[in-house]
Amino acid sequence: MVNLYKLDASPPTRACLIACELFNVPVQLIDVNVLDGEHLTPDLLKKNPLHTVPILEDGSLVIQDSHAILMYLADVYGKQESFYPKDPKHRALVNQKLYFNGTILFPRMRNITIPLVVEGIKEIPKKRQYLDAIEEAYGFIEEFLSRSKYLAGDNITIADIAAYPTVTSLILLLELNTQKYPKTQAWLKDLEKLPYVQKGNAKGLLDFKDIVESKLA
Ligand SMILES: N[C@@H](CCC(=O)N[C@@H](CS)C(=O)NCC(=O)O)C(=O)O
Repeated sequence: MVNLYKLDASPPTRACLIACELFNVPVQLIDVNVLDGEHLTPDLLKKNPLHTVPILEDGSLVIQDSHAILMYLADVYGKQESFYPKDPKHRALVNQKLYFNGTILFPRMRNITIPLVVEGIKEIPKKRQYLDAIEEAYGFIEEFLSRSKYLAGDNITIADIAAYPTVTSLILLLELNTQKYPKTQAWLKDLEKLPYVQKGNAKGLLDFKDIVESKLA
């Protein structure tokens, strides 16, 4: 049994919840109310000095960062290789999109949510560059999805599982123009239909929406 320290509203947490559903991981879920500072307790800071969720604990092994957690879960519990291919070339393409989520998509969301949730600013930051950065990211996704059905090829991989919760959250901050980004819209609809994606993402996405709306003036 592994422990997953989580906040449902958090997109990286939701990616791990989707993976736990998909890979049937025997998991104990432990809520960490980040908004109340529960992630800053000495015990959790010992597990993760970066004070973020999700955190996965498997015996004495503690993993921070959803992408590292997804890779681990796929390696240990994934029965179908296609979600995280072992072939180095194919795996490199999946890793590339995992880093895309971790270094481009998620930080561009965080630029908007931190001022709202942590700094108490009561409107979507006016800084045009934040919204432009999201719009640009939509363009990147559309381009990827015009080259293959999923982010890293013609099968769903953990890269889609990482990005889906981020994108479903981003579109609550900046609407996705479905005329301009039809492939992205089709990808969203396609993933939404999967029961394990629904189970891992739907409740937390609503929590995210409630938090954002409650912070807006
Ligand atoms: N790259 C990390 C990002 C995790 C992250 O920033 N989590 C947020 C919630 S969405 C958090 O715990 N923030 C609390 C903090 O930074 O103090 C991951 O993928 O796990």
